[in-house]
Amino acid sequence: MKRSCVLLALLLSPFALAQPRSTPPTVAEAKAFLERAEADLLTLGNEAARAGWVQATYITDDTEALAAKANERLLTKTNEIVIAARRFNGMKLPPDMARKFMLLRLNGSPTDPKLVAELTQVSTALDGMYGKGKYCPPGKSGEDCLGIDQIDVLMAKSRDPKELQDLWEGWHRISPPMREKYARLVELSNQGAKEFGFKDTGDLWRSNYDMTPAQFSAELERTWAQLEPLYKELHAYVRFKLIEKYGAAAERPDGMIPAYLLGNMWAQEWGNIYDVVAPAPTGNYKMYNLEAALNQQIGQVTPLEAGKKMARYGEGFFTSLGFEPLPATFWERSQFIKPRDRDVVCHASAWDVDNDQDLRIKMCIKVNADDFTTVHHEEGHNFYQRAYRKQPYIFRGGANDGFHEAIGDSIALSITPDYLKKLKLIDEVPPVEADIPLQLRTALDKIAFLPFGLLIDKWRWQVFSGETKSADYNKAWWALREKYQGIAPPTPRPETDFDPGAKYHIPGNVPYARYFLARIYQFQFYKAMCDASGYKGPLNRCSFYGSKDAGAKLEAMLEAGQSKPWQETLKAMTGEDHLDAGPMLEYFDPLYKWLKEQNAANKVKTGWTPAP
Ligand code: X8Z
Ligand code: ZN
Repeated sequence: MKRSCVLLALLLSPFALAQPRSTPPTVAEAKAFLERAEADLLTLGNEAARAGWVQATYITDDTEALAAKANERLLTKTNEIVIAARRFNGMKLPPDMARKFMLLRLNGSPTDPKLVAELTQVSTALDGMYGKGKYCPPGKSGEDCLGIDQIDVLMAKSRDPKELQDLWEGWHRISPPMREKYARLVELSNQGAKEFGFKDTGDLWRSNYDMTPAQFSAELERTWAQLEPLYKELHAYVRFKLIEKYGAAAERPDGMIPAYLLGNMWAQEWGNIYDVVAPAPTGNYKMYNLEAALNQQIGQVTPLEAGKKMARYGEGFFTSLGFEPLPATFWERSQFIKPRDRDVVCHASAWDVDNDQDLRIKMCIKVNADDFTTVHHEEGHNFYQRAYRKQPYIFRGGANDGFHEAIGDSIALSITPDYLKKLKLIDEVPPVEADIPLQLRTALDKIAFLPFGLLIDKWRWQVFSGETKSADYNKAWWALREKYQGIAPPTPRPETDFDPGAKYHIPGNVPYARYFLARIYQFQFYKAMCDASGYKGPLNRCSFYGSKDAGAKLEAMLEAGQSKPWQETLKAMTGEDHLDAGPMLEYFDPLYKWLKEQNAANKVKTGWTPAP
């Protein structure tokens, strides 16, 4: 997995690198420079990926040290290259070479070797702390303590507010020890960003989108403003239903929803509480239960076999579009389930260990609806990685990181009743009356996620810019959670806690705006592929399973990697050159109307008033 937060350092002294050269460089020299740089980065990138794989799937002090060292070497070389590349600044170059230099410049870690070593050690340690995190309920220890993969299931299924609150609070105890290390990570990574001409790390991250950082922030605001009214209706409806179910435990005078009642530790996706908020059934149709259907079809097999079967569903979708099956090594080398005897990072990820065909996923798969979507998500990364492997190294990446996150999800939107019936997972395709329930189930995951997807990096940008100091981490975090999501913690959270650290991407230092983008892009891609497949009908019923035309369209986008500005890649795929909430709004339009009617009929007010 390539992270766009790749961190860098320096071997050569700045003095040596700054020495002026007497003759201006030629295009041929620039070309040779790039070839050499790409070869070096490929070698060191692969070494870091291999070390990172072992660290994430077998957390020990030694694997952490080895992974930190491999990252240090990679970052050091990257810094060296970025600095040496300044020689070619201002030259007139062919567009692909100019783009490579532009992409190289979007890197920067401290140039002091001691600091880059510290940076990689702090990052690796934080990653390990999250992976090792466990909640030991009162009276339990050792084997009986709960990892996040187990807590996920309990949070999804429990309907006991006390138990849910307890799990929520228990998991949030993993992160206070991360606080100091996190503050140091911020300092070190900012130092690197500044040395390379960025205001801070947030500014560097926002520079990755073929537009200015300010334009990028404005794009997020623009699309959020389009979608926020739908979120507010959904929030009000869900709150009303939760109060019906839980009474006082769900009701707050400020109109917010308690964070632990939404079926997910971070209240980021709410599909798991569909049963609680489902409309009364009309006619004699009962909504299918995907988890039960999967369990039935997969049958009584070992957890590993079950995990692999889950992954086969994802692969099967891609091959139906005309993609080659995943390589044999994918099946041999992936981590499909949580090993019994060691700590691993359970948070799902996709890897391309040799930047060629050594594709893997790392998951702790359970047979349920969330992981069914997640295997599609992860394999989407793998199919992307394989498709762009013929590009030069610097272009082996998503058109932007939001594209990378959207591929598997755009496929998973095709998991419609028709598709499930084709797979013999359900016997009967629900009638049209089921469209609202189906859309509601999808909206609980897709729409509920949007404010969460937006606020994580809003918090981090504030932290990186210094607007939020380490003494106010939790205060700023909850101010955003309340403002955007309208959710509240069970009790006030003091600064002795560090709640952002209980979400993987904060200790993992993975930028998050990509997931907000992906929620929107995936509907743009999905619509484009539905059109290509010749589908006519309401968008939410479209499945392009088996369409080679949709597959060809997708493949063309994937093969381009990062070789062009993403706007061009998007235009070729969808006809649009910008992030567009239109297809997402079209998909949910019937539900939006229905939610407004429901909220009006129930006299439910939308919105909430967070404490000032
Ligand atoms: O982190 C992920 C993937 C790995 S790239 C499982 N996602 C975000 C999250 O879990 O917070 C996918 C959806 C959002
Ligand atoms: Zn992903």
